[in-house]
Amino acid sequence: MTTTMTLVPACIAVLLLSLAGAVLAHSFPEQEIPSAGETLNAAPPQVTIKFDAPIEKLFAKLEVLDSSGANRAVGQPLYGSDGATLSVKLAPLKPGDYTVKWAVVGADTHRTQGSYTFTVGKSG
Ligand SMILES: [Cu+2]
Repeated sequence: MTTTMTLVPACIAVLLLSLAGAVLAHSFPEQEIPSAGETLNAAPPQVTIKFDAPIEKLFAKLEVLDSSGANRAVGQPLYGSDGATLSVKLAPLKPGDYTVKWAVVGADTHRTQGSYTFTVGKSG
């Protein structure tokens, strides 16, 4: 479910050079709710991203921008108890296209970021 994401894997070389391996996985989205590219009939109350590796409980950014660029997220991102999930509540969304922009620091201290879109409104 990462079709429209843009990713910045700045630490690939570091990963390849390391022999430690086990704890070096940096964090990319494993699941997004709503999904990337999804069209919803009703406005979602929040956006949630589950990452494939733990994230630090600092420095995370999660914005949901409407077509005018206004951030419709309410308050700061919330960290899930599993250590790998980030969510944010949303103001009521009107029909239209929305861009989710995220940035996190993984447990390996590497920063990853990306964006994807979803749509509120009737499909077709
Ligand atoms: Cu990394």
